[in-house]
This record gives sequence, structure tokens and C-alpha cells, in this order.
Amino acid sequence: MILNRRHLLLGATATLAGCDRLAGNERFREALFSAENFHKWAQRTLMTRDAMAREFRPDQISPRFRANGTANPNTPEYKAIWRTGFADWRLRVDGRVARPLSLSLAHLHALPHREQITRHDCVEGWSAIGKWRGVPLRPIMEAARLNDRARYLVFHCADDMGGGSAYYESIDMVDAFHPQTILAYALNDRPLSVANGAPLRLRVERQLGYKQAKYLMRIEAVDSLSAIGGGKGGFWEDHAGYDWYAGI
Ligand SMILES: Nc1nc2c(c(=O)[nH]1)N[C@H]1C(S)=C(S)[C@@H](COP(=O)(O)O)O[C@H]1N2
Ligand SMILES: [Mo]
Repeated sequence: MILNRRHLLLGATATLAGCDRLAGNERFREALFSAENFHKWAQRTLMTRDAMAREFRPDQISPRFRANGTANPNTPEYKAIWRTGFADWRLRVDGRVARPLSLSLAHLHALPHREQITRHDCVEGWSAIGKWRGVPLRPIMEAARLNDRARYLVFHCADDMGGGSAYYESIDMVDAFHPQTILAYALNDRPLSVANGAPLRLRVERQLGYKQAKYLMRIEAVDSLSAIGGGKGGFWEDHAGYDWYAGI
């Protein structure tokens, strides 16, 4: 079952209804519903953002991990890097960082990696369990020396969604530093296929499929999302009104 924040808040409202007698007391009600207390309570009890996503056993891996959205960026730039087996591809890390990086695939392969078998849930109503291998995002952002003012990471992708606007996504620092947030270069023990996002994609396991940006070209640290794309933090957020935080 997919529980999102809205469901959790509905559940919370139901629970609070049971407190009616207590809430009749004016001071108690004020304290309970003050923005600050509600926020603290919600964060502690409902939005345990640092909890781990469920990991599965190897025998639970789906026989096929279908592709969705762009299955091949097919732009001249992408074709050029694909032709060299991504030897000429570089991941740029820039924006609000003290030390911008330009990382080759070979460099990423040489860094300590993490493997995780997780379930991908797409809003269109399908799921697949896959084994991802990649580099945790945290040490990369530490190497780039993230500025204190940086609040989000924007993931710029190679695919043009029409009219020259590229797919992009963004996450906050809670997800950026989560141990299961990785830049994945392999799926089910094979190099990432073009359909699944070669040469590199984001895995941010506590969120829905559209946050899992494929065809990564650049990670930009920003203090605001308003100047990026349509300003809502992601391609589908801008064009279809999808929630920016797509908690599972
Ligand atoms: N660059 C890029 N990333 C993307 C998409 C896309 O079209 N372009 N589609 C998203 C959606 S909606 C889903 S469900 C997943 C699908 O990943 P898959 O193709 O490996 O199944 O990628 C996400 N990341
Ligand atoms: Mo999706």
C-alpha cells in the first residue's frame, strides 16, 4: 500500500478527534494546535524522513524492470556520449558549492558503492523491485563542499521533453544525505541500460518514481527552486501539478 503524507495527516486528524473532551479545554487546544507544536509532533511521529525504505531479498527482484517516461533521450548530445560508451560523459556538480566537480563514469565506479534492493512505485500504477548499485550522494556533496545556504539539489537530465525543456527533479538535504540516496550506475548487476537511465540516475527511495531522475548530466545546489524550470522543483511538478514531495 502506498501511504503518502496526505493519508498520514488524515489518520492524524482521526486520532485527534478522539481527544475531543480534552480539546474542550481552551488552553489545551491552543497548545495542541499551535503551529509550532503541531509541526514538532508531526515531524516526530509522522514524517520520520530519516527512516530507511524497505529493502527486499534477491529472490524478490522483478523479472523485468520496465522503462517509463523517456526510454532514449535521442538528442545529438546524448547520442555523442552514448557512442563512446559514455567515456566522454561527465557529471557536473556545481551551484552553491565551494569546489565544483566534474566526474567521469570511471571515477564514480572507483568510489565506494552501495547496493540496495528496493521497490519503485510509479504514480501511473505499477511497481517493480530492482537491485541498484551506485555511489551514495552524501560523500559527493561533501567533496564538493556544499555551501551552508544550499537548500536543494537540482538534477538536470539529458532528455528534452519538448520545446527545449529538459527533464529535471530536485530534493532537499534530508533526502540528499539519506543513506539510501545513491547515484546508480547498475541495475540487477548490469550496467544501467539506456531505457533505465544510462549512464547514471538518482535513487531516492522514500519517494515515487518520477523523482528518480534518469540520464543525469548535472547536479546543481541552489537555495531556491523558483528560478529553475517552471519553479515547482521538477518537470512533472511544473507541467502536471505533481507534488514536489512524493513520499511513499
Ligand atoms: N530523465 C528522466 N527521468 C525520469 C523520467 C523521464 O521521463 N526522464 N521518468 C520518471 C518516471 S515517471 C518514472 S516512473 C521513472 C521510470 O524509471 P524506469 O524507466 O527505469 O522504469 O523514471 C523517472 N525519471
Ligand atoms: Mo512514474
